[in-house]
Amino acid sequence: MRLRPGMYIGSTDPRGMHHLVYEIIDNSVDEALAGECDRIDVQLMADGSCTVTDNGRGIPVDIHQASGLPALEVVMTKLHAGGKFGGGGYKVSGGLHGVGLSVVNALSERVLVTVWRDGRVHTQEYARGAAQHPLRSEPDRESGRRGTRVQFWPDPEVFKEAREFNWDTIATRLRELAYLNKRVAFQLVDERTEPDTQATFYFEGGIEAFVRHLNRDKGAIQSRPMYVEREIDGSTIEIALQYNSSFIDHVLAYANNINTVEGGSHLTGFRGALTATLNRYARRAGLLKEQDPNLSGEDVRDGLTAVLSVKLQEPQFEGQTKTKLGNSEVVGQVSTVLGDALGQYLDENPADGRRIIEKSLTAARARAAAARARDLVQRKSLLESATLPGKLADCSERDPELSEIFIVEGDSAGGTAKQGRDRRFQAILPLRGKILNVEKAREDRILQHEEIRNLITALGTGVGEKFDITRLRYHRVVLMADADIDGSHIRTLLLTFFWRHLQPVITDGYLYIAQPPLYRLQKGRQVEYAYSEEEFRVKLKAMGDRAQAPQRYKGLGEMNAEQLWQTTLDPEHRVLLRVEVGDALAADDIFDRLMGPNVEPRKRFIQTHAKAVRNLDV
Ligand code: 0RA
Repeated sequence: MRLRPGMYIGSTDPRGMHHLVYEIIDNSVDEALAGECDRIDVQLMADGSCTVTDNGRGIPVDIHQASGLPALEVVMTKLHAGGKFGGGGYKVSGGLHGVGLSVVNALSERVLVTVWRDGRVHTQEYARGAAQHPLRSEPDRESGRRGTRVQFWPDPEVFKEAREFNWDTIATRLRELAYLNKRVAFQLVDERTEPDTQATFYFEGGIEAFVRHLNRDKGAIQSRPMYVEREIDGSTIEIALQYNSSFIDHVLAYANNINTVEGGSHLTGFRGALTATLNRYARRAGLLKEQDPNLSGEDVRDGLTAVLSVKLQEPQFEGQTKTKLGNSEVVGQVSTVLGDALGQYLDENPADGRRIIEKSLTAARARAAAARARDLVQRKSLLESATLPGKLADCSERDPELSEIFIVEGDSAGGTAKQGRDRRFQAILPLRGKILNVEKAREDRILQHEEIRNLITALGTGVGEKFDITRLRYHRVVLMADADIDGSHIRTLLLTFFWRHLQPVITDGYLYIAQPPLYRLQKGRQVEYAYSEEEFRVKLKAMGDRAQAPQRYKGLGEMNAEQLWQTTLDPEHRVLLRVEVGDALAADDIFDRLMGPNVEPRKRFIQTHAKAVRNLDV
């Protein structure tokens, strides 16, 4: 495990280090799923360690036959002795990697485990996976206490980058777990601050509260979310859904507390039953006439916010990132549960039912209009170079992997970039003015927007149902805008568009942001550029008194072609930032709040972050 840590926790960067916390928490959550634990505490300690404490049954300490060691020591030191250990242990088990405590132990400089069980306290210390002494047991003065506590110090030999635990990252996961595991209290305490920072996440309503939260600023059109929880053939299926007045489909699917971003059988069952049930209802209620076609899956998902959470005995995770649920039996289970519950909900809430169907009908009409608009874009892109937008200065390279496209704000900067680029592998697409804010517009209007059509055609991927990432013509898509407020706005509009309509360009790592320099410094014939205020101060100081007055660049337009090449285009010298999505949920939320049609949430955001707003850039 120490040789190949990436195999067990994904990576050894800060993200991987946070995985250690999740692995431990997952064990405690398993205990909660077994109905044996209702509180889980996480402490970020002042000395850099992290402690997770639960009030479950405690890890067993009896002697394990095969090894002659206490079960606790086996769990801590043997791979795959985690969740399933101890026979009739858990009903369901989560954990992306399912290897749990032994991995955390192997990758920690030090671990302290404490188990309260049967009126005794058991403790053991480990260093880089090895027990430092036999298990110690003594009578417990706090009689009746039960549970497990694991404190660990991530090993600096493994985690070479910054080793600070991030409050927001852990709080976000705990909040999510609290929604997914109703009536379990998750507490987070940060002892590195003075005084301690503290938060508790606890939801009586579980995922129903989650859906209310997701919809809080979106104008829900149902009086309350539809909610169901049901056990069927040993699986627990939990669904909450509520429509809002936006056009965005926001369905979160979980299997054993893992966000299955690649979807899978539970989502298939959900979609099928949603479409079938709403069509059946619409016909029965006379909202769809005999000659009308059925509502499509997309029509009934416009403005839908839903959380789907299934808990299975033996989940099978598939797909590139192991976040696709494979169990085929789940299709029917979810479909039955949703069909029954939604059918009943519509019968009992006919006013809500009518609003949902009317919204879907509007979506169907808009979709027909969008399809016509999309056809135009698509038909063009099929004909390749002949119909590439006139404003695109394409590169001669044909291999996408070697090709780059710079999307440049303004015709004049676009002109400079065309002169300054290396035309063999760099294409330039100038955009005039600001593109449409797609968060506020319907798809048909978006696709009629000329700048957006040019962009899609140049990229080659198509859009909507016909989107195909494998047709992307450039594997570096670089946004290039001025380093001022307007440039920021344009970049944000573009990011919003990519996030909502060409998401894989971001998630597959193709989207970049160019970093033009902020200053040009000169002393005699020596010219230097600075890309940050810090770098500027250092370089200016190094040049000393004989430096000429530095030039502060306000826009790309102030550079000539040669300078633009040297500072921003030349792979040897430029700085590109890759756009990454750490937390898709947070990204959705922030785009919605900052770019969406409702003013109130935006106002609140700005007021809350007013001090930081000068540095704000999405
Ligand atoms: C194996 C069997 C049992 C409980 C546990 C493991 C257990 C593991 C962890 C890890 C963190 N907290 C935990 N709590 C419990 C069941 C033991 C029994 O039947 O009493």
